[in-house]
Amino acid sequence: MAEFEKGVVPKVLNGTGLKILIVHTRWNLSIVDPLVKGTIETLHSAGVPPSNILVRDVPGAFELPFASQQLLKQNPDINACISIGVLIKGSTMHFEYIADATCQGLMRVGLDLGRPVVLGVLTCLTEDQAFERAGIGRQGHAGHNHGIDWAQAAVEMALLNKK
Ligand code: DLZ
Repeated sequence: MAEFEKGVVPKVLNGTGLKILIVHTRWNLSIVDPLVKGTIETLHSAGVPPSNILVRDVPGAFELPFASQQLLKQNPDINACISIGVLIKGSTMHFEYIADATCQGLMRVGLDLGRPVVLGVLTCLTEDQAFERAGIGRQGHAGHNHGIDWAQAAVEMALLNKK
């Protein structure tokens, strides 16, 4: 019910036969790791076989657009890309610049290449907020792992692109 209220309405999706790329940052890895795990588990639940999931890492969020673009170009059989990172305002001096460049860049990659790129970048005010959005909240409530939503979005957009 809580998910539904937030607008996350899960659909029954069949990802059998899809190939999905995950590019994630090494910055904030203790938060990024569970997000990647949640993403992969949800892809498996949707029928995407483990051998069809390619996982690559980059230093930070700023590198996500370029790496996503290059990896999509190098792998024309990939149906969708999920780009994952975590930016925390409290500990990132030029938070707004990196967040804006990363989001704009990822949108451009998807539109330029005509292949879905899912924005798996958390932009949080505090580390606690980021942990909660990775489903490992530290202040009483576990939160919700956004990797689940990103995987569902990737499968849905990949299927739309295949039609
Ligand atoms: C430099 C930087 C800072 C301060 N904070 C973050 C962050 O919170 N999350 C993240 O993914 N990356 C961060 N970076 C690194 C930049 O994204 C980028 O890797 C470097 O500026 C090199 O281009």
